[in-house]
Amino acid sequence: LKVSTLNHARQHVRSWRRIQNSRPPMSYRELDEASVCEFAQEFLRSARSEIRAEVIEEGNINRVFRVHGREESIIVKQGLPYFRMAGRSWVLSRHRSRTEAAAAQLHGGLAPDIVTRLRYFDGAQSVMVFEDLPNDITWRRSLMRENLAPHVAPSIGRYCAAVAINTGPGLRDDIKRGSLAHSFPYTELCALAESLIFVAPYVDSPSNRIEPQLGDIALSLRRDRGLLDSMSALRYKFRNEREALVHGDLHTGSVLVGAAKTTVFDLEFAYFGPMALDTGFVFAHLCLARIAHSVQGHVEYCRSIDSSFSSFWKSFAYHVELEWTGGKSELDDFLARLMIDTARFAGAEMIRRIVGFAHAEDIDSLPDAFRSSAQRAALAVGRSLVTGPPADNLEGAWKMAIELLDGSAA
Ligand code: SR1
Ligand code: MG
Repeated sequence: LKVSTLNHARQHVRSWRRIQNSRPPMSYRELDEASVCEFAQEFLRSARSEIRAEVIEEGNINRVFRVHGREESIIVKQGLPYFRMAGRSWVLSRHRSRTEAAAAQLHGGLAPDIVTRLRYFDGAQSVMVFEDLPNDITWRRSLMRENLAPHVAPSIGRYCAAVAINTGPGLRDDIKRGSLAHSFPYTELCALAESLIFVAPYVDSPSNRIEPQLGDIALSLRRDRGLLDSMSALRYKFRNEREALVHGDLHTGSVLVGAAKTTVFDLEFAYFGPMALDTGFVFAHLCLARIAHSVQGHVEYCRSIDSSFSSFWKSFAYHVELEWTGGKSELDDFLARLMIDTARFAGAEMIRRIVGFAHAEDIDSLPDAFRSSAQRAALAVGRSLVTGPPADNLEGAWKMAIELLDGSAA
């Protein structure tokens, strides 16, 4: 493993140098549909007249284009210098593009078949060019459409294991750990996530988006002493635990699903943080998808999501064990701690996706008749994951969550 880790690191440095652009630095300008076509011309081997672009995501902090040439298309993602939610007045640095490009490169070396392929990065313009997978849809969409895609969850388990082993506790060399921690510090985006996940939902924050029918329960979250204490312990871990180079935002919208392929993208929140953040987000978003189907009575599909969760976790544990270089008791300790924290981070993530700023489309898109019970169930499950007894078995924690959900839906 040490040899392969070293090779990955060397490969990473080599390809990183290749990808870093050699264009002269220009002052930053926001791309639009016209200028992105100019920019993309050299990647598309097409005449300017054959190139057209569309904005596929006008996000809060990025603008993402699909640019079509004569034969192929590419994705161009540009970091914006502000947080759109607050107008242009909330200024953000554009360092996240550098973080995303470097993390995509590094994780791409660890799981080349899973992580999105970065073709080019321009630091001055905060622009990245990625491969396009025009026929793939996000895992969230796939779950919402009741697709069966059993290859996805085990691939995500393998991806998380590759991260844990190669950038986390499996990486024993202190110098490399130090350099990873230095290269992927706690960034401005981490601070934004910290406040959106662990703080805002528990105070009267203008960033919260709470539907009127949830007013009572939202207030009760703010008065639940046990929940608030656990949340501040989780916040502390999020900010201070230096364990692995995590994706940082591994929800089902950060994964693309193809016929036989799984692709992880959107690594701008990456930092050297707790491994359980990634596994917890996977737990949370599968559970939210499960809740959305459960309230609609889609019993069969709920079973399929249960299997997905189980195969995610089994694949993770299997690959970690396979590659682990330390002793058995260290492995057991790592997994035991990870399970406890995974369940807790999952609960925090579920709560904030109901009453915080960024919601989950699985739940928000439900018709009125189902939405309120799904939201309440998600809050109940989230609260119990955060404040319940430590999870000594993650599949058991999932089962408990599901029993609580099925009980509250009954
Ligand atoms: C851009 S800030 C809103 C949220 O979207 C991302 O997916 C992160 O989860 C963040 O909290
Ligand atoms: Mg994102």
